Amino acid sequence: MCAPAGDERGTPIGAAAKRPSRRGRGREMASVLTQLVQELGGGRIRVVDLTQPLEPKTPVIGLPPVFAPSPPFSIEVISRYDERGPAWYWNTIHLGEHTGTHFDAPVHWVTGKDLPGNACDTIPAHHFVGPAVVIDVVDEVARNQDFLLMPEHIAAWEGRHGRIPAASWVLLRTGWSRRLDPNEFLNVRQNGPHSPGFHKASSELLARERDILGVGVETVGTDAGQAGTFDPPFPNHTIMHGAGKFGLTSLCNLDQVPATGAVVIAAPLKIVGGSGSPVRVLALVPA
Ligand code: 23J
Ligand code: MN
Repeated sequence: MCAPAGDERGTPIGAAAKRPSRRGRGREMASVLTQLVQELGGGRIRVVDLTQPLEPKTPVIGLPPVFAPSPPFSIEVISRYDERGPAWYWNTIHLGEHTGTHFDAPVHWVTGKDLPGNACDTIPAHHFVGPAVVIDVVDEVARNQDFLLMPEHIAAWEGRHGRIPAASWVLLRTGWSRRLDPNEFLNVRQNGPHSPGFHKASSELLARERDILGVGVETVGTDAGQAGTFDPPFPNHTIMHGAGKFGLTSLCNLDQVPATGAVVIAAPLKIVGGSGSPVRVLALVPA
């Protein structure tokens, strides 16, 4: 049932001025992977889990009631070493694609609906492993729940850490994952939800000028809580997905990921035509 993986090749990194022979290149790759395993085994590279637990109380985005809602996560036992299955335990789960820590594919938004390779099953697999940068705005968000990342914040970050590399995840560290109570996490008031996000000028800069892989956030969605009132509505979804970029939401443990130098692994389920998927997000970081 598995389609051939012939077109799922790795991304070439850097300009190979003097390409080693095929055999030499193979040996080089093997040594890098052997070294990776050694560094992991020796505890010099750590695996940080950026994923929130998935359970019935996992917060799900609320939209205005004129729009169809996404259901909460539910789970039902099929059997548990009982008369329904004496030696085995398993469950049935029911959930929206965009529940808990999840991946947004370009086809999620109308702006990305006709792009090639835009769905969970057609995105080339090499996009599921990539470098990450972390932009820390915890202090700004502590002062303003509706904080929006502006191009000048990106410029300040690049002044300290260097230019954001193409094909990298940009993870926005807001501290929002410390809000363990679902009501505090969604933070809905009379005029709608309040949570931080991106100004559209930043989404445009990151998607078009930096050509990133996508953005990852600690909040329930990659747009700010109030973004339904913005012009255009949900500008980060509109711009990122229109440019073929991805999203990751409800991340945690970004305090354990350095500003540069981490590698993120985030592979959505291969849902045919899927617009997104719950995902286990892992960061490889220097210990
Ligand atoms: C549908 C409509 C608006 C939004 C979203 C979904 C998400 O945040 C999502 O999970 O993609 S803002
Ligand atoms: Mn989503």
